[in-house]
Amino acid sequence: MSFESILVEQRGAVTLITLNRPASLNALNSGVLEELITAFAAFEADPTQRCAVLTGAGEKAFAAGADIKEMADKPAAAFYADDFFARWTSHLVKTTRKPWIAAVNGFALGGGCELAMMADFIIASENARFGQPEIKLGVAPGMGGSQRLTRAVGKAKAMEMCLTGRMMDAAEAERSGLVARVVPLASLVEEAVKTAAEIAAMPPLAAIANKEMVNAAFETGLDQGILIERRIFQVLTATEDKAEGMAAFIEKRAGVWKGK
Ligand code: CO8
Repeated sequence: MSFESILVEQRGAVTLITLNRPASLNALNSGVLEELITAFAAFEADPTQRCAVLTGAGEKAFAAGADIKEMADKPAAAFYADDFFARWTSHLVKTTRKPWIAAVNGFALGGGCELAMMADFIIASENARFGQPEIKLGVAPGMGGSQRLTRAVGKAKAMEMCLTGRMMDAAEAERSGLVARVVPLASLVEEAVKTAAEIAAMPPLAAIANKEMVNAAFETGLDQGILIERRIFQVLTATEDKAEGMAAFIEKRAGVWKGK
């Protein structure tokens, strides 16, 4: 597969996808969207690939937002007709069941912040900066920012960031629960790929199940979420990997996973 706006490589069982429009700070246009949909679909379909990492080319930005130059003259009816922003969530969140990590290097603004928050978790470099500055353009978040940021950092900070466009630095993002971990920029991709490889080495069905359960916490009430958790747990007990995992523990050896 060849792409114009992204780079894709496989590192063992980890697919590394890089947004590759550094001259425009990896701004997200429709070409990037189509290529990401293709790359994520290939990752999801490839049984040798177990976890993905998404990062941005260059040292300055993960993605500085949706491409303002593409949106500037687009008629309102076209935004509605294309339902452009819906496809990010439907393809990268809803149909990607395998885990993936956003490795945020530098600016993650507007759609860039929203894209990072679509990941299962974020690892950020020390120079990372998160923000929803759309209000300054006369619009508002359009790819889930008002909802995912609020769930991640709470109303006070999300409201302040959306109303003022203020950026959050990496230390504040970690303190606020937006990112899992902050690492030096020079080792960001290496650390993210290492973490992804750790996930990739887990029993594959259990990885998907754990992701599904934690995501249920954002979609449901407590009782329903706990029921979903219990039912998924019960399904996992029927897998060959469960039998292998428990036998391996008792026999003091490493498990060998089949994804069955
Ligand atoms: N879109 C297009 N091009 C961009 C973008 C962007 N989002 N961000 C940066 N660029 C381009 C610049 O135009 C510039 O290009 P050129 O060299 O051709 O002039 C190049 O990238 C480098 O950028 P700067 O010179 O501005 O770099 P600085 O270091 O001076 O500033 C900033 C970096 C602070 C990140 C600055 O570029 C900036 O503020 N960018 C825009 C950030 C932004 O507003 N993002 C939100 C966009 S809107 C969005 O994502 C959600 C849309 C939802 C709308 C829903 C409608 C229905």
